[in-house]
Amino acid sequence: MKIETVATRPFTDQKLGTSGLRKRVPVFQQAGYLENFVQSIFDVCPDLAGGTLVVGGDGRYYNREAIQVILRMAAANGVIRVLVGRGGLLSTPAVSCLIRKYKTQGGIVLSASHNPGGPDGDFGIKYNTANGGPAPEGITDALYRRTLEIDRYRTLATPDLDLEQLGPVSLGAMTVEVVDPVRDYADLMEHLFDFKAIHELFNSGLFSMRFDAMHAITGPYAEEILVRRLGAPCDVLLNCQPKPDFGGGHPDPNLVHAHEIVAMTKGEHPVSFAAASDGDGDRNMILGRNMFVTPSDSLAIMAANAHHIKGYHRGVVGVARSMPTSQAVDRVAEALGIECYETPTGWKFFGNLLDAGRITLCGEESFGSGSDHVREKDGLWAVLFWLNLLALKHQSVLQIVTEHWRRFGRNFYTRHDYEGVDAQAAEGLVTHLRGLLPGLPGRALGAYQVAYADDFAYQDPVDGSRSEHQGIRIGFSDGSRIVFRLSGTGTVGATLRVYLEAYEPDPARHFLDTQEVMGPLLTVAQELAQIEAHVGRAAPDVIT
Ligand code: VG1
Ligand code: CO
Repeated sequence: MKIETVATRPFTDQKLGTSGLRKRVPVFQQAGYLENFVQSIFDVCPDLAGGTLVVGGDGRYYNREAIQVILRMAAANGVIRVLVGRGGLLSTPAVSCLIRKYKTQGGIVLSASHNPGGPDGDFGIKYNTANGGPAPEGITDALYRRTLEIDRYRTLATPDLDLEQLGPVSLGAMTVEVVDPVRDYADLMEHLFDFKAIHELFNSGLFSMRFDAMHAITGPYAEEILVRRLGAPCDVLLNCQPKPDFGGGHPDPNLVHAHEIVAMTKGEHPVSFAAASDGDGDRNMILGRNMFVTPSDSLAIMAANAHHIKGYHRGVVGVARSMPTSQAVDRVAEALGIECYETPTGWKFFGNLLDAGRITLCGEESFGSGSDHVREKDGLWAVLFWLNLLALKHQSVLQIVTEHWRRFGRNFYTRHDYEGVDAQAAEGLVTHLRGLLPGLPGRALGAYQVAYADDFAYQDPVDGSRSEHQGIRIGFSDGSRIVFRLSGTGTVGATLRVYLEAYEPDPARHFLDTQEVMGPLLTVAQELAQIEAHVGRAAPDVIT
């Protein structure tokens, strides 16, 4: 089959954010836009020629078209074999699982994760390397540089492939293997968790659960794992049919966007346990009866209990959290006598620590947790971890969490997001804060004493690479913290994130309302950053 070389001109806006390249669908639909980016991947990663690639996406609008483009370009660029999920579907953690299991050279995930989809929604593309994880900054920087000079891409003139039938199909000299998107991932979960104990829990008559896939990718995964393998009743599953526009919703599992499932844990007949996942299946929200488990607490509780779980019975060698994530897990690490790493936001920074065997578990405040089983955060994995814990402990979510607080103290935590603000105004706010940093240590702000204040930088302990300007961090003498950061996943304007954390050792105060506890710290944050004066907003759009 004849390889076509098509002349193209660079687009200047293909810089990757926290997690891949995300743009509005019409941007991706411009002639050459997707092709330029994909060709840049092949140009920057020469080992893909002659190798195997995994490709799949979360099923959002433009997923099907994009996969066909990528398959043709892969064949034209000398890839020997591509594993693609049936219907072009694969969750982000399942891509990571396949890369590792079949030792492929890399993988491409089509998703804008928790961002809304549809013809006017967002689309995205991420590249993962041979370890199964998001490409590290060395590669994403090279990719961006390549997109600025690209002048041609390679493709084939072939009709679309049928991706609905399992099995191999030829595309030029390349083989496209259409695989079951769920099986290998479900097998890995069965290897890590005690499915027998969870099966018994579901059939005990004492336990009820709901899982909300938010019309995104985890629907088929939840059906296979929770219902078929674990014997849960079908009414466990909510919104489990993946839809190109996520049913018009925002596939972000938080208290605001997943309110439907939150309501099921309250009222007259609350379920015992509820959970939700995001667009591409790497996030999780954990809820118990009248109980929301913050992702930061969830990570700490997992770390403290991992040795009870089959796949982690040897214990945890170390943990890591992103910088804005609460320090709850630090306290567990200290008690266990293991290392706790603080990394910049984004899963790519955990890869080296996981590969080097320095950590077993890691997580982010943004509803992400995971372990060394893959190199991505993993939504259903976290749900199964909790189910396994509930099955073993015969306790409620509330009991597990409060017991944890009693032992380690509680890190009250909240994040306030100001979405879609003017990008220059947001930069102005950060510049203003940077200017204040040198004068802050030792100063009193409200009732708080500043212990340190910096613009967070990270030196990777494995490869020595340095990442600067990862967020403004202000720590107080009582362990409280305020963090300011601009989002790197949005597609319109800027999103300012303000993260607040306060430590409370006294169990008598563990049931206070989070927003009330945070009141004084929030005032300090607002006054220091002059939020309203800079971005013109008196209140945030989303509070979690
Ligand atoms: C957000 C989160 C970050 C997460 C990233 C990707 O990034 O804060 O913790 O890793 O999304 O998650 P930002 O730059 O917008 O704050 V996902 O599930 O959207 O791939
Ligand atoms: Co995601």
